Amino acid sequence: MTDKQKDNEKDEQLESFRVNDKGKYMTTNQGLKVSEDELSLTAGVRGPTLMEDFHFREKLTHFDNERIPERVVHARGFAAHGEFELYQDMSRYTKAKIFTDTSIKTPVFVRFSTVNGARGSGDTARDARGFATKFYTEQGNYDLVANNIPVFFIQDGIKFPDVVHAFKPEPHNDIPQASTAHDNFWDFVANNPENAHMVMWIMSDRAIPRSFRMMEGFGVNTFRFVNATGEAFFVKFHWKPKLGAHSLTWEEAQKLMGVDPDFHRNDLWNAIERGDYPEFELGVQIVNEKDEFTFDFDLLDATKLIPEEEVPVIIMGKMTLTKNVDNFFAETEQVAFHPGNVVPGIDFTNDPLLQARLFSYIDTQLIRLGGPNFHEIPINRPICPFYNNQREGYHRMTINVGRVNYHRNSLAGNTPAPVPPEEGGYKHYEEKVEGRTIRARSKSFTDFFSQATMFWNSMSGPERKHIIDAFSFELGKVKNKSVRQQNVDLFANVDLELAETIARNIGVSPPTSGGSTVTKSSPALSQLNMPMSAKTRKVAIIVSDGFNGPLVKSVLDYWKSKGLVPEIISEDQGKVQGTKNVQLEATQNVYTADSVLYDAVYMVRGSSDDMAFNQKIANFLDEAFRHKKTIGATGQGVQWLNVNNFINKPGVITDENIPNFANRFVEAVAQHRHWDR
Ligand code: HDE
Repeated sequence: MTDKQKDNEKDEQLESFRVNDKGKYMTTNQGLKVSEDELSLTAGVRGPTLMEDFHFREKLTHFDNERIPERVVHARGFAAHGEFELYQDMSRYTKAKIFTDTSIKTPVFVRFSTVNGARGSGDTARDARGFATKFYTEQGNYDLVANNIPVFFIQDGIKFPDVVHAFKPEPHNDIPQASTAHDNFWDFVANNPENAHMVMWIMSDRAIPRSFRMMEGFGVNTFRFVNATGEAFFVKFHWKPKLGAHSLTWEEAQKLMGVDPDFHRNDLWNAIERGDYPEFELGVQIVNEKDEFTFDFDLLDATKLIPEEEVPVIIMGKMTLTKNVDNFFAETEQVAFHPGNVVPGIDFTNDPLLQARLFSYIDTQLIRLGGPNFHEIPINRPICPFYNNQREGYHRMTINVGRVNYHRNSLAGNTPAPVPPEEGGYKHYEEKVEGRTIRARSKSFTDFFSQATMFWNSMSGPERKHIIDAFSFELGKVKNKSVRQQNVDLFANVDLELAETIARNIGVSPPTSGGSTVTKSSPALSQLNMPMSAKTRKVAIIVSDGFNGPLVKSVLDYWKSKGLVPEIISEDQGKVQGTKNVQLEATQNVYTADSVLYDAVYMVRGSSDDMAFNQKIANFLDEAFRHKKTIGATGQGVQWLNVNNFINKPGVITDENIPNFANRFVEAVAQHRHWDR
């Protein structure tokens, strides 16, 4: 463990709960030493098992009860520890200590997730991703429970069960798993037009990220900042990955579900183990209260975003993920997030989706974690002390001493005592509210299509093509022709050409009306406009015995110095011998390696005798080329590109000057993909 992790207060707290069984003797849960763990107690060697075998019963009973319900949404997740550091004092807008005191490093725990799939589903399904962060602040836990898409399907939380029922597997046959390509989902989409904007995002590359480390995060709902003088501001939260936001291709995502269903988990785990700590900057868009009604949408409507060109994102600080979990269940599975976990200086708005969330998260933890004491589970405990009169319930661990468990009291001097706001007690923002009791939606929520069109307008050529492909795949899987038609007619309101193309692809009639007059775009929404970097990109090095030792060594050394992550693939795993006594260690063979696992390929040398290997390499290169990845080759490797006619194509590097080759390759990898190929 590095010093950096040691001085993290949350880690110190967790340390007191960690147990390492290695090298220890075995006991029952009562501490009794066990003499035999493989044979149950029987009457005679072939006789019946005896009830009195308490060790057997304890072992089986515990095992039988190992599972807890998975999360109703976001069941599949992966988490890591880290810390947040503040760049600038934000006290102009908020009094939250984590956003005003630049000397504090706040421990964090982040869980990334898919939304739809079950716990055991694959990582690369087309889906929104959860991006939930627990800040262990000295004022209490603050949870920023975000997604990688800035808008949501619905405007009012009362519809949440409906949208979730619709996108989950169909109830009669539990098909399809972790996929929205089915009739129920698209029936919901067509009949609840408020989701048009979100569905555009779901059909876009954002729903198949390259890595958890390469996606943005958004608080979605509009929150409130409150400063020390009581002045309030509307606020939208943004996480910006230092590596930029990038995606897989749909074909890669599909193949990865078989080749490596844990692709995103492996990617995050390995990056942290290597010391390539993922970094995300936290930013806010701030809107003055007086400007609440200056937008052409309602700030309380979670199906809308504020274009960054209109309200720039102010970067407040940076989160770095530095440590993997010790135990998946204890930490990742038992962590309980709740958007209502706030600290003074952060408050809510009347966004009806947010208000529903404020109820739902605690409610779901009660069943998932088996009672009201889940805040005592180590991963959920605040690092500051907590005192109140709540008592008892399943699995209570705190031993509250003293007789008083009520407020107000005289026997304990009326303690624990509430804290006045000026001394740090949380006080809700005194918003003026008036209105009649009513079930109705504000008219300011009824423009469902303008921002969906803005999103479409903001996409580059390749991104648009991917959206069309995604619609054609998903709607093509819908069996009911009327549902397919209804969706084409719906998305005609976003863009006529988009709808017409989909209609052609899925065999329904082109829309008879629709079209949009919206010309606005927001360049910040295109991933092609995001930071580009070659750092941490995985490069497949295909090599056989007899390679040019000094050349390959110098190339690999240079790439490592630039942060690339080479992986050696050969006929067999183990040593590969080059000239001048250079040896490489192949950690992969062509059975374990697949082009979809890599960002780029360096073709050094095929095999002189293993034709099956050579055939696999040809497929490997062909696929990497099709997925627009950087391909480099030197020496004998160049012939392989000749065969497939790749030479001189964009992103194919065969420079004979070696420093040039190595450098041009890095620059090409940084471009992520070569769409102009
Ligand atoms: Fe959630 N959401 N959500 N959600 N959500 C849950 O809480 C809910 C919404 C998000 O890694 C559940 O502990 C309602 C938006 C994340 O543990 C549940 C509504 C956003 C996670 C729940 C929403 C999110 C959840 C299920 C609409 C993006 C995973 C398990 C009113 C800002 C957290 C759980 C983790 C989890 C309810 C909408 C993000 C059922 C009712 C919008 C990242 O309570």
